[in-house]
Amino acid sequence: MTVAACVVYIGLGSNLDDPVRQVGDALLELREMPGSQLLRHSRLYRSTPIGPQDQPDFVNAAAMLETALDPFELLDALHLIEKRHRRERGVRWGPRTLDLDLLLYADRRIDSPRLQVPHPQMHRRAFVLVPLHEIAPQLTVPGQGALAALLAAVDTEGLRAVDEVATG
Ligand code: ROI
Repeated sequence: MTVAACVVYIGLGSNLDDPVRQVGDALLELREMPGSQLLRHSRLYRSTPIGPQDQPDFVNAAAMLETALDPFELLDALHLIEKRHRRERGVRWGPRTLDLDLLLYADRRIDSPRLQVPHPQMHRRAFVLVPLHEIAPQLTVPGQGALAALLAAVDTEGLRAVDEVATG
């Protein structure tokens, strides 16, 4: 069956094994993903860890895709990319080579054991909201409200665009 293409948003994160390269390569892989088109992506941001602090800083970014995949096919495709980056699942909130989170799937709300959309923590996390706002400032998060208002309510202190870091 042909599914009408939907706009979706993906959050990317890495804090192991050259995180800038991990996230850069993942963006290239999203560009190649079957049934999908990468429409836009944010800059890369370096961010202090949320949760356990005894781990390296993260690099985070956000991507906007148009996809004909349904949410679960898309989730499988994201997991395949994570697997190629040798993502080891197991340590909850521990360091990772690559994390790809399906943040938003059109204006859908999905609550299944495998997948919750919008991503249940996204509205509190500056490392998600800042890159997302860069590519979609007008966005509304279903059930949470305007992205700009969510962003205004979080502390963005620990976040710097990677090019700003490089040039001081
Ligand atoms: N903290 C930051 N800054 N960036 C992340 O991508 C990230 N991912 C996580 C936890 C451990 C919650 N903390 C994070 O999964």
